[in-house]
This record gives sequence, C-alpha cells and structure tokens, in this order.
Amino acid sequence: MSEHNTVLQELGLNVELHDEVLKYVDRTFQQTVGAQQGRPEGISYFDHVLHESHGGRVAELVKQKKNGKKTVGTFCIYVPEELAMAANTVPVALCGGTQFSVPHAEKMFPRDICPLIKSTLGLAFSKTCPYGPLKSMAVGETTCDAKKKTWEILAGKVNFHVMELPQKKDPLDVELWRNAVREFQTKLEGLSGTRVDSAGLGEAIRVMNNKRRALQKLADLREASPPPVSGLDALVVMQAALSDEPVRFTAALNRLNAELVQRREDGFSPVANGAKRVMIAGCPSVMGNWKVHSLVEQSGAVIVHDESCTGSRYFEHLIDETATDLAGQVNAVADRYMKINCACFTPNKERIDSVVQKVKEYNVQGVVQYVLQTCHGYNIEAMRIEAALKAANVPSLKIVTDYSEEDAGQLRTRIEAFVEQLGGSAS
Ligand code: BJ8
Repeated sequence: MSEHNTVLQELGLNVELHDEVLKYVDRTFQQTVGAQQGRPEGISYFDHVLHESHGGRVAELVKQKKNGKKTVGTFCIYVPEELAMAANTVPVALCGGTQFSVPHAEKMFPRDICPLIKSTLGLAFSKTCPYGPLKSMAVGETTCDAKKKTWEILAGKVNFHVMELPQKKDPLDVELWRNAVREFQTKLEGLSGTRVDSAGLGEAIRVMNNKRRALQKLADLREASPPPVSGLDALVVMQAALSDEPVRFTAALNRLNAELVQRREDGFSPVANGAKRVMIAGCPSVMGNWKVHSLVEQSGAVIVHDESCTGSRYFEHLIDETATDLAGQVNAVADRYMKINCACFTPNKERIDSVVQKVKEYNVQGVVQYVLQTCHGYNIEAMRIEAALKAANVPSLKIVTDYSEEDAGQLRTRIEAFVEQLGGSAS
C-alpha cells in the first residue's frame, strides 16, 4: 500500500472506493479541462492543487493536526475564513462536485435534493472524503432549506455549528449577522484554545484580501477580447481557491496573471477571434463539476465571467482594513460577507442589478443561468434575472441540470442553438 493510502486508511477511509472516486474524477477532468488546447503554463499549479486535494493537501493537514492545529469544514462562502485563520484553525470547503458519490447519498437521503448536497453527503457516507474525519468541527449556515434540514441530521453525528444567516439585508438583519459572526468567533476560540486578537485577525484579513485582489485581477484579464484564458481554466483556479493554502495560492495566481498579461500583450489567446462572450450566472460548480462550462466552450463560445460562488461572489468586495480594534475588525468582516448576493436572500434586488452590471462590465453577449436541480432559490430567481436581462436586450438561457452525463446531448443541442443566435462578434 502506498504511503498516501496508509494515511487514508488511518483516517478510516474506504481506500479501494476512494481510488475509484479519484479515477472517476480524473476521467471527467481529462475529458473536459484536460482536452483543451493552448492552456497557460501557470495553470499546471492549479491542476496540481485539484489533483492533490485528496493527496498532498490531506497529508499537509494531517501533519498540522498532529501538531495541534484544527481543521474546520465549511459548505458555503458566507463562512468567514479570516476568523477561522485568526483562531489558528484551517478552513476547508467540503462541497462535492462529483456524480460518483450521489448514489451513496440517495440510499439514505431523499433523491430530490440538489446534487451538490447529495455529492457532499455521498462522499462522507461512503467513507471517501478525507476531510470528514480530518475536521474537528463542521460549519453549516441557514441558507437554503435543503442545507438547513441536512444540518439537523448531521449535527447529531459530528461537532457541528450552524451560523444563522438572515434572509434580508435590513439594518436588523445586519445586526443579527454580526452577532452570528461573533458567536462563530467564540465557537472557534473554544475549539482551538486560541483567542482571536486584533493583530492575528488583521493579518488574516490582509491575506484573504490579497487573495481576492489576485482573483479580481484574473477576472479583469478576462475582459480582453478574446480573453487570454478559457472560462474552464478560470473555473479550475476558482475550485483550487476553495481548498488551497491562501498565501501559496495567491503567489501562484499572481504568476499566472503575469503570464496572462504577457499573452495579452503578445496578442495570444486560446480562444478564437469572435467567439461569443458568455457569462454563467447562478449555482456554484465545485471541484469535480466541469460539465456546463465545458459544454458552453465546446460550442464555440467563451465564458468571460462567472457570477457564482465559484466566481465573483467569492472574491468581490474587500474587507475594510481601516479598523484597528478587534470589535471593529470583526464587524468589517461580517459586513463584507453580508454583501454576497446568494439567491437565499429576498427580495435580492442587489443580485439582479449586479448581473446586469456584470454583463456591461465584461462585454457579455449572452447569459447562461446555471441552476442545479431542485435549487428553488436560483431556479425561481432566474425569472427575475431573465426579465432584467431582456429589458437590457441581453439573451439568456436557463439550464437546470445535475452532475450526471445523461442530459449532456440534449444540453449540447440547446447551448449550441443559444450560442448560434447570439449577436455579432464581440468588439
Ligand atoms: S452562498 S449558492 S455556497 S448557499 S445549489 S446547496 S443553494 S439547493 S450552494 Fe450555495 Fe452558499 Fe448560496 Fe453560494 Fe442549496 Fe442551491 Fe444546492 Fe446551493
């Protein structure tokens, strides 16, 4: 048995099944991301991060755990990573993006819940997620109904904390959320035995803001026509952002960005001149899920922006760094996260406006609204987004799908027809 599989076995994983998951994910990766031409050299780091998310990264966290550092598992980008870091813990996203694990969840949970939740649960139930046994605490949030009700089941089985996220953004809601963030801080301090102080939180804020700046720079580079990088590769970077160590990640992304600047100066792009510029809006596409991005780009379009939690919702809005006392810093953290526009908010005018704004900013010719099956928030909100886009003369297409390949042929036909009818070539 390899050294790594020994580590997995020590974590209590089903090593044989885990090998099958990796082969499945690798095959999906090769058929989508790996099949592209003209990828930048710097992307290899991010491929490696995805590849090692169940390998080297796990070994790294096991080592840290042995030295007393706790890992905190998260399922949503509302959970403030800065606080976890300042409390001397490591935040790691636990969301699953592979169809492989879905049937394992369906044995125990209802079939008609979203694939992201089923994939995540299936990895845990089949003992193929190394982060499950590694984590010292999991953190849920009151976002969609499916998640909220799932946390109730999981809370009885593992150390679980639920952050209460309000559903509106009025002053009382902001106060409620600030309290939830303070409560999270206390919970983390109890877990790690480390008090969050102003210096530590200030440093964590700087680290995460630098990461956001680098991701924003990548987003800016995609404004070019044609962009120096494909949307699929930008997605790979985003997926890596959710699991990698942030300082190392930012350094690698700054190197990739420098390469892309050079490509732009040299007039080199992997994308054909005149490729239709498409934006993805809606649900996240976490590691293992490259389906819709791949279909869109195989149809001859290029994705120039992602309005999702594996896109701009993760990195837009910096945390205000001017507060110097701990209470002010914690409020600044809370207020930045409250600006995220998930469809679980109502009435959510901010999200509708921001989608229209991004269309202009990134010179988008058409929007693909990406909805994971049974995600009612994004599915119903798609009606208002479509109306706002129509008023702005921007065509849109709503796709409701899961992680399986069964509908790929039908989706391909719909996406090709959509891309075909998009207006003249981008300027
Ligand atoms: S901030 S999008 S990461 S909740 S897709 S589980 S909403 S039924 S992933 Fe999400 Fe946070 Fe919102 Fe982003 Fe529910 Fe929808 Fe499934 Fe979702």
